[in-house]
Amino acid sequence: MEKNYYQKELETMEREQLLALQNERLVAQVKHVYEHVPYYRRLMEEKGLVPADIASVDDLHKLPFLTKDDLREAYPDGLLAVPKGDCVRIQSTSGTTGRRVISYYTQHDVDLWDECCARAIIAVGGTNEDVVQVSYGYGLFTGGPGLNGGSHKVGSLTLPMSSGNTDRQLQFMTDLGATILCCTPSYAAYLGESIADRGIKDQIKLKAGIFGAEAWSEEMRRDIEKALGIKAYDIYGLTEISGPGVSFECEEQAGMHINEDHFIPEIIDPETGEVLPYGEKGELVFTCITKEAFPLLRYRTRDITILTDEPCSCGRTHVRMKRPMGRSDDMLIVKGVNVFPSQIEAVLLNEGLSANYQIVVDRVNNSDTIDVMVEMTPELFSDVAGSITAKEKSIVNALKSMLGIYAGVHLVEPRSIVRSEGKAVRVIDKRKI
Ligand code: DLL
Repeated sequence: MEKNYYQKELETMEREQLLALQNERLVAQVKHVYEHVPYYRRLMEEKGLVPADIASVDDLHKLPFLTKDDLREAYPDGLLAVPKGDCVRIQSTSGTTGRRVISYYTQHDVDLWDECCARAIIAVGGTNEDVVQVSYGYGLFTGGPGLNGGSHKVGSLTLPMSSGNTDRQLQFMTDLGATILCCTPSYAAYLGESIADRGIKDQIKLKAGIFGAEAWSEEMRRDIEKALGIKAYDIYGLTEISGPGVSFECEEQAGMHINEDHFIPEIIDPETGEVLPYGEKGELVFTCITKEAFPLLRYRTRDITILTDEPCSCGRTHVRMKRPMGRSDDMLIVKGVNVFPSQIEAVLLNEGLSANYQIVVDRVNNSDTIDVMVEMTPELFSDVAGSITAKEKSIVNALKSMLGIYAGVHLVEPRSIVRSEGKAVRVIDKRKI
C-alpha cells in the first residue's frame, strides 16, 4: 500500500539528519528565548548559563526545567517571546484550579500547529475527499481549533461541530456522511451508545477516529472501534506546547510519533529530574524548537510515559511515546499505594464492563477508602441480583490483584453516571476537600 504523509521529507527524515536539524533549531531557540524572555533569562543566569553553553541537543540537560508553576507565576504574558502585536491567538488550559495557563501563537505558530494536526489526519488515511467531524470543544480549549486547522490543511470538508448536542452531532454525521471523527474517547464511546440506541449504525460512514485529550486504554479502543465500526487512533498534546498533534498514532496503532522536528522529548525521573534512557518509564518533558510566541524549553508535562526509537513500519522516523499511563501529579496515593485510574479502567473493561465509571477516594476514621462505581451492562442489569453480587466480588478480586489493595465496587444502573461532552470526570478525591 502506498504510504501517505503530510510532510514526507520531515516525517521520514534519517535520524542523523533530524538530529542536525534539532541542533540548529535548538541553538537558535535558546538565543531567542534568552534575548526576549527576561523570566527565562533569569532562570538561566541562576544556573550560570549563557546561550553559547547550549551548542547541541547533548547540552539540553543543562537548561532549567519549566513547570506549570512558572507559567502561573509569569501569568499572563511573562513568558511571551515576541511583542503582543505579533500574536494572533491565545488558547488556554481546561484547568479549574489556580490561575489559568495561557499559550500565545503568532500566525507562524498556528500554521505549524495546523501542520502537526494535518500529519495526524493523513496518518489515519485522511485525504481531501474526507469529511472530518470535529467534535472537540472549540474556544479556549485547543482540541477544536487544532483539528479544525489540520483538516483545512489536508483540504477535507470540515464540520466544526464542537462538543455536545448529540442529536445534532448524529444528524450531521449521517446527513453529511462524516468519515473521520475527532473528539475525546469518552465522547466517542457515548456517541457509539447513542448510535446503537437510535438504531442508525447502517447510516454511519465513519472509517476512522482521532481521539485524545484524556487517558484511555486498549480495551476502550476496542469497544469504540466496535461501536462505531472504525479504526480508532490516539492523539496527544497539551496547550502549553501548542495543543493536539504534539504526537499522533499512525496506521500501526503502536504508540504516538512525536513531531520531533518541532518538539524535543525527554523522559526524566520525576523525583530527581535525572534524564532517563529510551525504554524507561518517567515524566515527559518537551522543548519547543520552532515556536515563536510561546516557546517553552524543558517543560515538565507531568505525563508519565515511555519513549521508543525502534523503527516503525509506517516509515516515520520520529520516536514514539506510549499512551500516557497517568500523571506524576494526578497519581492517586491510596493507603500509601500508587494507583493510576487507567489501571482500574483496564480491570473494568477486562471484566466486560463499560468505561463509564467513577472512582471515589475518601478518608474514614483516618484510613483511606477507595470505591469504584461502574455501570452495569444492560445484560447484567436484567440478570438476577445474585449474579450482580458475584460480579462485584469478581471485580474486587481483580482490582486487588492489580492494585494490591481493597477497593469497593458498586455496580450501578446503566446510564446513571453523568456523561461528559469533554473530558470525563473519573476521580472524586474527597480527601482534598
Ligand atoms: O487536551 C490537547 C488535546 C486536545 C490533545 C485534543 C488531544 C486531543 P490540555 O487541555 O492542555 O490539552 O490537556 C493536556 O491532557 O498533559 C495529558 O495529561 C492529557 N492528554 C492529552 N492527550 C492525551 C492522550 C489537550 N492522548 C493534558 N492520552 C496532557 C492521555 C492525554 N492523556
